Amino acid sequence: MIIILFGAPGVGKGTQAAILAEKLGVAHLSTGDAFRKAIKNSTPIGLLAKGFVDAGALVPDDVVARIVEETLSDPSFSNGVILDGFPRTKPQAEALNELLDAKGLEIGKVVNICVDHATIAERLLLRGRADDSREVIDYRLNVYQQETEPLLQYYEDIGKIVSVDGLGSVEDVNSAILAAL
Ligand code: B4P
Repeated sequence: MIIILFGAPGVGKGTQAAILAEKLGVAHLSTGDAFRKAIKNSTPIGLLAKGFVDAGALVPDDVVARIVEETLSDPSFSNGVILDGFPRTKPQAEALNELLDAKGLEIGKVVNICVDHATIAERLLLRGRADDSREVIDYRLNVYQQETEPLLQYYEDIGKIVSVDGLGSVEDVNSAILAAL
């Protein structure tokens, strides 16, 4: 089972992915968490990614593909995976297709979590992570609109999108996602 959680920064992908992975008994891959861990441990990928993550820019596609490929080849991912924050660009979507084709797997659904940008900004300012300043949030939302949102049409065209309202309690959003799946 391959499920992609899709949406702007701060819609709750990470929050929902953790709950879904536990409920469905599958692994959870957050590219954002993977980069934060690599940065904390000063690995070569972390050193490469740091400037991008701090600025709210996308990490280059080839670096993202490396971390995803490495992670997905771990046996703990053989039951299925919730992809959280990946893919975020067309080349990343293509890299994922190649990776899944090679393993004889296919995407189940792409869950598009919808939250208005004013609410997103409120949530992220409250979260207060290093990349959650007002300026960086605005930049990340802009990058999402330019680079990531166009993927919605791509997944819509191949019949993979289900859209869910991301407002409401964490439990309500989770129930809505499970119902949509
Ligand atoms: P991510 O780690 O993916 O972070 P995010 O998009 O900001 O957050 P998410 O949507 O997961 O929201 P969350 O559940 O935390 O990306 C960080 C950076 O990593 C990117 O800017 C980029 O630099 C890099 N990166 C990652 N993936 C990449 C890729 N594929 N390609 C290139 N670069 C990549 O929720 C946010 C807040 O809202 C939390 O405080 C949460 O508690 C709260 N919340 C959640 N649900 C709520 C609800 N229902 N009601 C109220 N609050 C809620």
